[in-house]
Amino acid sequence: MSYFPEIPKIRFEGPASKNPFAFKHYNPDEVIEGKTMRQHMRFGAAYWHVMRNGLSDPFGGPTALMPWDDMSDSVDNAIKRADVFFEFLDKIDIDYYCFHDRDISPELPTLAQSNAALDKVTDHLKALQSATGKKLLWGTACLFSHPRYSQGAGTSPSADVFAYGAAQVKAAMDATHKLGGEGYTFWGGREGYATLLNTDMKRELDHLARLLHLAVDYAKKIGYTGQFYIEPKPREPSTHQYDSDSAACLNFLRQYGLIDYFKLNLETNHATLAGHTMLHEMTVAIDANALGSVDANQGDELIGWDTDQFPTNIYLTTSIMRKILEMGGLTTGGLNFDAKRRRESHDPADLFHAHIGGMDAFARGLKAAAAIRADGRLAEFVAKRYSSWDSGVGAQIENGELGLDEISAHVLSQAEPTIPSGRQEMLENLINDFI
Ligand code: XLS
Ligand code: NI
Ligand code: NI
Repeated sequence: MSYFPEIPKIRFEGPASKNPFAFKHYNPDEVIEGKTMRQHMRFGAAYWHVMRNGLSDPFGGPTALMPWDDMSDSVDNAIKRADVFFEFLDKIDIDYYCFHDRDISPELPTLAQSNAALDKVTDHLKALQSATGKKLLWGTACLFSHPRYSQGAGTSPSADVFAYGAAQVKAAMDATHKLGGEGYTFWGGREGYATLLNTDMKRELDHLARLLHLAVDYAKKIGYTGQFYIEPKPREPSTHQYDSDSAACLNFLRQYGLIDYFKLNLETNHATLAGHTMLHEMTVAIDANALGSVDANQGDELIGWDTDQFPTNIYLTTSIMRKILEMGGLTTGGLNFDAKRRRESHDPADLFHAHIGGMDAFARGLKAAAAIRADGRLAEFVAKRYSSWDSGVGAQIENGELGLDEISAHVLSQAEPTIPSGRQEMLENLINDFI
């Protein structure tokens, strides 16, 4: 039985193809810098957007057509959705997926019932995975939708709510472990505050760290060796989210002794909301050896919220792939399309157009990035810009060999320093030559 009978399996047809159901640039087997495109990208599909997003917005209800979904909270409906999702993964040729516990399986009146449902659905997902070879990139627990979490989960003022959230994390970790998930993510949408008037920030942060330590300890206990991620975002739904950007997350992880256990899952639209470029966020993370995975999307500067659009901007995908190549590639992580169609794109076929576009945009970004690296002028320029640190007084300062006395004596013996141009526009032109 096919849920997308009109959609063919999406294949590479090359840039000349006019077939909207074909890749023009993503050629999974093409080798670039010694690895196939498939290996570089490690594309993932987000269960919550593909299967559960009705495309409602703050002003209107769902529009997405999902003829397979009876909209009930039954396990049968959840299992049917999983079948639809795996047909989607097969046709779009995406190897990985990500989920929240409550996307794949319903939240029921008691935790025991929710856990039992999750167990049945993950049995089915496990069977689908072994039949198809598809893999779980990461799992997570939805600790932000249910009203009990309206004031946070790990940072809730209520110890009972914290405990409920921790119990849900345990079950979501068990599910991720059972499905061989390569990672486990914490995104704290409500781990923040709406007003400081009622908030003990120090205590909330201590509790959030406690939750993460509990997860680390539990992973050891059950032998789960996947990578933990934190996903920064500055706000929305909270006014202020504690894990606001790469730098804030790294500071938090270091302060609470978690830095060895976590990497960052960076999402482009969250970087924008934080007032940063994705390039900035990636650079901060990579310099700390902490870039784990990417939620690949893009925002809309005119709307100003987390619009989670599919990435189509090749300038952006080029900069993302350039940083990923520079860091030596993704290992446990991938490019997870945490992206949704516009509300107007309600047809199941639009799911395919959206992912095809994102995959092609990243393929072009990868090719451009590899070409920029092969050309070498950009890296050479940067190396040269800092070359005064490679020898002489620069190297001595870098190595900590000089004190202020020695440095002062050196400067007194020298003429006024001169510095070469930063050549920003020349470098922008250089990048554009490859796009
Ligand atoms: C929401 C986040 C969320 C995480 C997973 O803005 O991006 O979807 O990726 O909880
Ligand atoms: Ni995300
Ligand atoms: Ni997001």
